[in-house]
Amino acid sequence: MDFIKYQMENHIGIITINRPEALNALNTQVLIELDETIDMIDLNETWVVIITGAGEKAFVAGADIGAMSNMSKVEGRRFGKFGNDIFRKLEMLPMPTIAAVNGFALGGGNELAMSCDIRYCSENAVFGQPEVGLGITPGFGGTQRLVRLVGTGMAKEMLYSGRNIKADQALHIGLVNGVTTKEELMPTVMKLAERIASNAPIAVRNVKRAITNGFLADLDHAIMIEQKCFADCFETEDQVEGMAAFLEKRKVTGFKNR
Ligand code: CO8
Repeated sequence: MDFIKYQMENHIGIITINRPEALNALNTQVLIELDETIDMIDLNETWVVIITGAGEKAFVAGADIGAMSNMSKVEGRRFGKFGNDIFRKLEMLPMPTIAAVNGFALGGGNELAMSCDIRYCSENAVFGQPEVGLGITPGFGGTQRLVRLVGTGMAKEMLYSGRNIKADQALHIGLVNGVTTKEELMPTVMKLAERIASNAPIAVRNVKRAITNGFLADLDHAIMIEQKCFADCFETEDQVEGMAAFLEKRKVTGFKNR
């Protein structure tokens, strides 16, 4: 692959968007490779996925403006659907995903970060949906996910004004869970990923499923979804081991994802 790097270690997969000369802007080729990378993820062995950007300046500075500049309406629709399908696939991965935002996260970059479960950023990160200044709307889910993450008032201000915000404000409005120095970003995110990966993988996935499926359901239905996710854990070896370890006052010998 030319524009995506993927590495896997200790059940943690790291996707790096690797087009630093264009601040990791998403053209069709980058999106195709991202799609292929997501398809390649070993669903049994990968317990957390991290996504970040290569280079010093950017997570992803958006969809590629040059590539979009001559698009017709039909091509725009096709490009929007292509990106949306990939971001949705990322969002629906069964294991938790974390965006390590190491710089600009603009337009499609912010939309990519928002398609992950959790976001951490470095102090130099800048977030925004500048599309209206380019004569378009966000096209990879920005109008929908930003509202759900930070509420309608702040989302509308960002989306209508196209104004960027810095890391401290992103933290303030809940767009990211934490801000670190540039150097500390990956160690911090890795530590969180390791902590998540030390828990029973099926239980963690069932939590994700309960949240994802329950979030937009009415509360009665949502509680039923949680009940099923809870009950399903009782047919796993990891539940037997997790509870036995507690009762026997010893450490878990290592969850098996079974
Ligand atoms: N697309 C293409 N190239 C880009 C992009 C981009 N989004 N962002 C940066 N680059 C390129 C620059 O053109 C430049 O290339 P070159 O060296 O060949 O001239 C290189 O990256 C470095 O960029 P700068 O020199 O501009 O770096 P600065 O540090 O001066 O500025 C900024 C950094 C502020 C991030 C600036 O590059 C910028 O404003 N970039 C554009 C940000 C933006 O508007 N992003 C939103 C794009 S629209 C979008 O994402 C819509 C998503 C949904 C699409 C759905 C379609 C249907």
